[in-house]
Amino acid sequence: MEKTIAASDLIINADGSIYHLNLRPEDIADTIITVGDQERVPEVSKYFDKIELKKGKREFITHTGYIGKKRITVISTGIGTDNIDIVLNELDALANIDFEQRQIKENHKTLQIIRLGTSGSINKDVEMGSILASSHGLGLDSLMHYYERNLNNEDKVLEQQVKSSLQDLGLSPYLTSASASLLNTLAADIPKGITVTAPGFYAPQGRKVRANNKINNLIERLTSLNVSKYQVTNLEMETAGIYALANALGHEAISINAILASRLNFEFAANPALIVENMLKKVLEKLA
Ligand code: R1P
Repeated sequence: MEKTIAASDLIINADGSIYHLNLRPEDIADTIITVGDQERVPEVSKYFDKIELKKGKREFITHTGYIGKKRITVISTGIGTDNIDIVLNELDALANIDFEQRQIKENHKTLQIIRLGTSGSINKDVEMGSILASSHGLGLDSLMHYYERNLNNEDKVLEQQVKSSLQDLGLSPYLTSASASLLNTLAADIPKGITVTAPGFYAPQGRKVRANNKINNLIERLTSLNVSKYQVTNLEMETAGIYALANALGHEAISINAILASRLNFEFAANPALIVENMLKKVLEKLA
């Protein structure tokens, strides 16, 4: 007999929906697009041929519908890997836990999780206005202090290289690769690189406004990281958490980001909405 999951561990609302996402198991598709910004949810679902459901709670807005015959869910995660912890665990519960019995279902369902986000370039070869797919997520936050992953051998080596290089900063970085099959199907023609996920927007991404930063050469440290044949390309706040938890929970994940800033040239795009729109169109065409 499978173990019963406690009411305090997996909170189910009176209407049978999961605590934060406010969704019932039948509300989600197997293909799930995540965006940070709630306002990007209708920007994605406007390309659906039919929308069958709109729900939400807090920053977690969900639309489920169809492009042709393909059922797709788009959900906003809000900002940061603390939110990713909630979204990935609750999506997994919707797919893999029997809410009546409070038990893990016998047959595991693998979700395809596709982040369509925004990010800043920290690599001279990645131009502002371009689109980038994350070959790996490199997390500088603490989410992976709390979960076991099942890393492949290459990821183990790369993670160790990064850990050693950043040891003096007192950071404990974690690294997980994207789903190889999603990279092939959705990002074959998109440049790829290692995306660094930071636990904040300002000093944790090397920005300097008024507070005194403790790490003054953070971007330089990240761009000069030696990670075998891969290059560190961009900075944002969710990808590493998504890749690591998808690994921990047995799902496939890819993160594709519109590059809105060049941190090396100290520039921010004049037309961010257009760059995001181009990314959405490009990826949704492939999904259809
Ligand atoms: C910061 O402005 C937010 O934008 C980026 C960062 O990862 C962070 O969530 O992504 P989204 O545009 O997908 O939210």
